[in-house]
Amino acid sequence: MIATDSLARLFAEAAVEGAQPLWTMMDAMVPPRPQPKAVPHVWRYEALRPLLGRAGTLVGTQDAERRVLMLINPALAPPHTTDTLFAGLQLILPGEVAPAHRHVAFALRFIIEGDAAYTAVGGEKVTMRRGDLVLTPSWEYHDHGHEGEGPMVWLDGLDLPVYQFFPANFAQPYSEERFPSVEAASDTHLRYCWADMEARLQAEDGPYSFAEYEHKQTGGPVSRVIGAAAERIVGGGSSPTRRETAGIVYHVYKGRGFTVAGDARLEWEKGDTFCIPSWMPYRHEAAKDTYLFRYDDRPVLEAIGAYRREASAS
Ligand code: GTQ
Ligand code: FE2
Repeated sequence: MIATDSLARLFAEAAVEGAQPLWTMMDAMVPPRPQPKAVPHVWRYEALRPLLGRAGTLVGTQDAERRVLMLINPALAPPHTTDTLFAGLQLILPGEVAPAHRHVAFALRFIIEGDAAYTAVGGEKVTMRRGDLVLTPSWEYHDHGHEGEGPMVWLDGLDLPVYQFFPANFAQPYSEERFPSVEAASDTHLRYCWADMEARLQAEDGPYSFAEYEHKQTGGPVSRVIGAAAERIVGGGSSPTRRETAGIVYHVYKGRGFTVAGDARLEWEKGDTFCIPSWMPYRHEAAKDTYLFRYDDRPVLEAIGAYRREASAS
């Protein structure tokens, strides 16, 4: 052994060979608990809606392909709303078409405003109304159009950040602006109406209820990566405090209140979108009757054996 050898010298020589000691960063590499990079955050509809409207005058769907304001976590870069989930607000105006394309990434839409635009998915033309959940499965051609009146705004939920880890996403434009489609059946597996969800939430007694969307064909979650659910909280009521290894995006369909997430207090009202990072204890408190829509990465976590949830004391 060299008399003057030292760890510093070893590290320097190892670095030249593209190697580094694990033992100086064991806790960071194999942490005792999940270490999400995302922080809890609220995106306010009142502030964002006028900006989206201006985007509507400044850029067309032909140029933009999709006119979307991405909701980016303050601690992360696009496309991260959480560590694994993307959220965006999409605007389409009467007469516009957002041209057909397809991609491996899965998308869901939760309709915030308007009631006469459609998404054509793999040949099925799905008309959208406020509160509907509409699915765009992986690799299905989809275009959006608007044949009615007034602007249409929805929340896009995609698994794009997952493909930052697994670079396996492909996208393709379709040869024409619109993929040929016919009106979808009223019970299409691509659309989940708010009225059905609200009835399920109301069927449960008490100040708080939770219901998951079940895929109409598989009976499972809405995709293999993303799951979706809704929650009802009566005014003055609260949810239990819990934490889960899933990251979550919430959208306030109706109501007003706040969510305690770790040390943060997130005030929200109708139209707002907020996120909860993995393993952070959280609890909602409603100031008036509230309905929350949410999506999360639970299905993919379950697929790799990494989903955990617990009621939390704090
Ligand atoms: O509407 O097809 O927010 O492909 C991001 C990617 C929306 C869409 C997004 C997309 C779309
Ligand atoms: Fe798309």
